[in-house]
Amino acid sequence: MTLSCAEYPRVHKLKESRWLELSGAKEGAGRMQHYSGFGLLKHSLSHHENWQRAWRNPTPKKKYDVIVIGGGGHGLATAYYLAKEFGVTNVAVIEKGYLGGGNTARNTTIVRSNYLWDEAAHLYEHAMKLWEGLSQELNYNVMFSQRGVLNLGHTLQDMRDIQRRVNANRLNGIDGEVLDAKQVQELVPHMDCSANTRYPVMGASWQPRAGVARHDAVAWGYARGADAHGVDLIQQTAVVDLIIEDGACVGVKTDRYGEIRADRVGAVVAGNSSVVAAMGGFELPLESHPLQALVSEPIKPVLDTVVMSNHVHGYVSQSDKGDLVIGAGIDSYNGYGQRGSFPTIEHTLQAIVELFPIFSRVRMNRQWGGIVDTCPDACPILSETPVKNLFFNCGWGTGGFKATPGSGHVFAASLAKGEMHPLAKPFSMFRFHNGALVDEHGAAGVAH
Ligand code: FAD
Ligand code: PYC
Repeated sequence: MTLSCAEYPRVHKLKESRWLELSGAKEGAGRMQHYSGFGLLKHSLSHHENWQRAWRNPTPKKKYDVIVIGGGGHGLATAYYLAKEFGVTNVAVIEKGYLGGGNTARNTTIVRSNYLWDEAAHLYEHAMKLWEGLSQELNYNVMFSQRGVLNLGHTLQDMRDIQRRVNANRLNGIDGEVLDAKQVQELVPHMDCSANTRYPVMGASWQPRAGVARHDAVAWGYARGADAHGVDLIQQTAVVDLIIEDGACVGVKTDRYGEIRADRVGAVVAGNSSVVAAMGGFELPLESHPLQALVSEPIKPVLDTVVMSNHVHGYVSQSDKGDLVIGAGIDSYNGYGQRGSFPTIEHTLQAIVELFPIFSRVRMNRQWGGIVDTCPDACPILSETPVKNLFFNCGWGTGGFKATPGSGHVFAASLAKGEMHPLAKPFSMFRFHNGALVDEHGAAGVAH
């Protein structure tokens, strides 16, 4: 975002037309100001008062080529690539809250591509390659930091699974190594890798190209890029129904602007996918669960990689601000409350303190929850649906942040063509009828 908190209330009072004048953008076709060190210096001379607004706030048209429901990272990336790569610029993203306010801004930002099966590995690696050039592509610093991810093994069976997955990764051209306990200890000196713990660390898988990125910057970068290519970003507007005529989706009904028509509609609504599917008259094999995370007070740099353990059930990294970013598995009940329960958080912190006794006196600052859309095989749904011209991108569960650029790219290609992209085809919703599941429970970052 280009405005500081102090500036916002004052500048916000400007009329939309004045915003457009200041930004040089035209209604319906945004022009993007290039961000650079020189620009920062130049704007400091005018007290940072003349930054272009990052995106417009348009009134929707009556009809679009494509409507994307959901302004999270995946929906915004879809809109960006539709306009930028596939030339479909008459696009609206309809978001019931604010952009990126769903799971995108609630996740713990771990990015990796070390999935077991070819279908998933190819999809996540496609995303990883896009991550590697994303800040440059968007002219927006998404703070992608390839600091590596460790998945710990605590039993012989864990280590066999790790070996198998790393072998599969390498056969797919994805970086990965199997480390023993001594190598893990060298990488993470503050972790207790001794034999004295309840579940001693026996080793780990290590993906050096994996890491973290700044989640809200990803949403904002895609939003700004999409807007610059003419996409209308419609916030504070919920889709309350789908318009279906002769078995085809021809638009959406919204709570704020009534009917908005479109040739194709893509639903990218994560934990609300079952609700939107019900508007189309079909069911998805999804469960919506709370998934919690928490951050500590900022501390001095102490951890420069990401440590995950499915066995003791916790994961931790340290943000660039210094906070410890911590999470674990889903809360086991279904629900739409973005909170979660205390026993899950308590269990998570037990695991973290067991791995890192040094953190036992660090105070926790904030805790929150998101609603994750989990699929029976721990893989996403990228799919046509029983309703013509209605497509779904969902089911990313606990692990979709890492896929954001790849998911957006292949979903955009699918919406542009009206046919699923080859990387998306294995993730059709109809796999739950024909049994061609892609079981990635072993590679899911957190258990569900
Ligand atoms: P969202 O960001 O949730 O966007 C969906 C949007 O749709 C929302 O903004 C919502 O308001 C909107 N919407 C819903 N219904 C409607 C409607 N009817 N009309 C209009 N708009 C609607 N993944 C990783 O890869 N690594 C991690 O480390 C990681 N950690 C996580 C930690 C937590 C605590 C949580 C909750 C998730 C985590 N994830 C992680 C998962 C990841 O956050 C999600 O898979 C990903 O962000 C999904 O992105 P999205 O754009 O599909 O969904
Ligand atoms: O999928 O890597 C992952 C993940 C980490 C934390 C939550 N999900």
